[in-house]
Amino acid sequence: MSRSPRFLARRLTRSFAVGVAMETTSKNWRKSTNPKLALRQPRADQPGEAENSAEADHPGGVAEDTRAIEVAKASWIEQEDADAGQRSSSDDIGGFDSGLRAQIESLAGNLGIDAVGFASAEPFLAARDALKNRQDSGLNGGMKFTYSDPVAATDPSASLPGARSLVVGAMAYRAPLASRPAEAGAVDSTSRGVGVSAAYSVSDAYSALESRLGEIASLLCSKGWQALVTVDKNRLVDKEAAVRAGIGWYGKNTLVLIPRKGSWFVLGSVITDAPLEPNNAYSGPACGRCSKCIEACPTGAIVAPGVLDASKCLAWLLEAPGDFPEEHREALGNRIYGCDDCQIACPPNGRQEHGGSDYSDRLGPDIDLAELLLSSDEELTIRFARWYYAKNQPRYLRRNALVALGNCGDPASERTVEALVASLSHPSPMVRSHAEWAARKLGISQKCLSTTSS
Ligand code: B12
Ligand code: SF4
Ligand code: SF4
Repeated sequence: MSRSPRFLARRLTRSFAVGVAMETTSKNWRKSTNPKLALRQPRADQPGEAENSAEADHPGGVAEDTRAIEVAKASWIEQEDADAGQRSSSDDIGGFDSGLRAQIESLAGNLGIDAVGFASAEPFLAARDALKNRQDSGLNGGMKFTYSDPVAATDPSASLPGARSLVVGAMAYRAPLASRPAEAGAVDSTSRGVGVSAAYSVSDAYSALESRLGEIASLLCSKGWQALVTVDKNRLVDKEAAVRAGIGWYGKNTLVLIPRKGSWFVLGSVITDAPLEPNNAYSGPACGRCSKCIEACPTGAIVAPGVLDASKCLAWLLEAPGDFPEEHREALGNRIYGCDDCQIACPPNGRQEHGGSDYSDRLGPDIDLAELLLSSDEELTIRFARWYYAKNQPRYLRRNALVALGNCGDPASERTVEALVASLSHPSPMVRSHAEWAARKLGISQKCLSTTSS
């Protein structure tokens, strides 16, 4: 969960190049004859989302779907062009193409993908039931994402007809420094007026994984197979694919942990019709009797091992539309995007063997809250283009920042007061009411604020 459609639209330029390259190398360029792929439309996510952006995956969207279509289209064309003899042969034991699998493993290693696994593309029926049950019991807290179409999200062939295999990849991101309380969302004197974003949002591991999986998709296409890259989209339950591919296990915090490496990873897949031998699911040591993540969650959102109540999860509440729930405002601390507590508490994460790549486009994790609140909407839209927040409206960033400021601002700071004064006259009633809450929390009187504004 994390990226906005605007950011994805920028990335489309690069993504498109994959499709174009394939088109030009294809001897007989023809239009796709696969109506299902050609007619795929973006889905709307949270209500009202499409009004701003026409997007809406988690975080996918138009750009993402277009990319997927381009990759799939190119591969479809390749498939049309390839007669049976041109395809890589699947004459190994069990009909699997072990040569191609080995090539993919080697390419993944060369590309720096941190873990790779193979799974069958059979529907994920247990996850489908879980999605429906969560929805029925309200544990999805109004989220759409994979919940908007549980059948499609759990059936790879709904995205790529004829899908047989998944190549699942994991890409590490840099873990937060546990020595820095601000990064754990804890508020103390060192984090006064400073907001914090979760580790995964600081750099863009999603794009890194997506482009590397794109290389694997290109390899598959060059052998005459169809291939479609999906990273953090509504079209596939990524954790379930990773677990089936033997990459790791479901932790009690609901995240996938990789043996000896922990959970500071993002996940994605290439869906393909190539016959690749699947891995066995991981069967080594898992969480055992540990339950540190459940104890560490500031809102009690992990209601049973492996079960999250999203209506209590700070990571979702920061993305969700509407007011930030009063009962969870204090627990929010100085977070303004994402939450890492259930990962920071996790012992395997402390023992990780990797440092995580530090991709070039760092954003945060420390964010000056007054500066954010005094920025224009245009500035916020550009600066936080990669983040996913309700309806892509900067007023939701302001809402989050105001709750954080109420929790960690310095009432004696002129900048804090200035930011509150500006927010109290904001056109959005939601921003104004959160500014009032923050001022009350900091013990700054309305009188003081009105004196400052005059
Ligand atoms: C919706 C969503 C969210 C929601 C809800 C998360 C949730 N746990 O339900 C919100 C917005 C809260 C969220 C938050 C975060 N997310 Co998110 N999110 C997703 C998304 C889009 C869909 C998840 C989904 O559909 N899951 C399917 C449901 C059914 O899975 P489930 O609820 O976990 O149910 C399974 C378990 O219960 C398990 N199970 C069943 N019985 C039992 C019993 C036991 C004992 C156990 C242990 C498990 C278990 O089986 C069920 C499925 O069959 C995925 C991307 C994608 N397309 O998959 C990213 C994804 C899961 N998110 C990711 C990340 C990084 C995060 C955050 C860490 C970000 C942050 N720092 O703020 C937090 C972590 C919060 C948390 N503890 O989960 C990564 C996880 C990577 C990993 N290593 O696992 C994903 C995969 C994105 C990606 N492509 O990398 N996310
Ligand atoms: S992300 Fe934060 S609020 Fe959500 S389950 Fe983990 S610790 Fe709890
Ligand atoms: S904190 Fe313990 S129980 Fe929770 S995911 Fe990590 S190892 Fe599993």
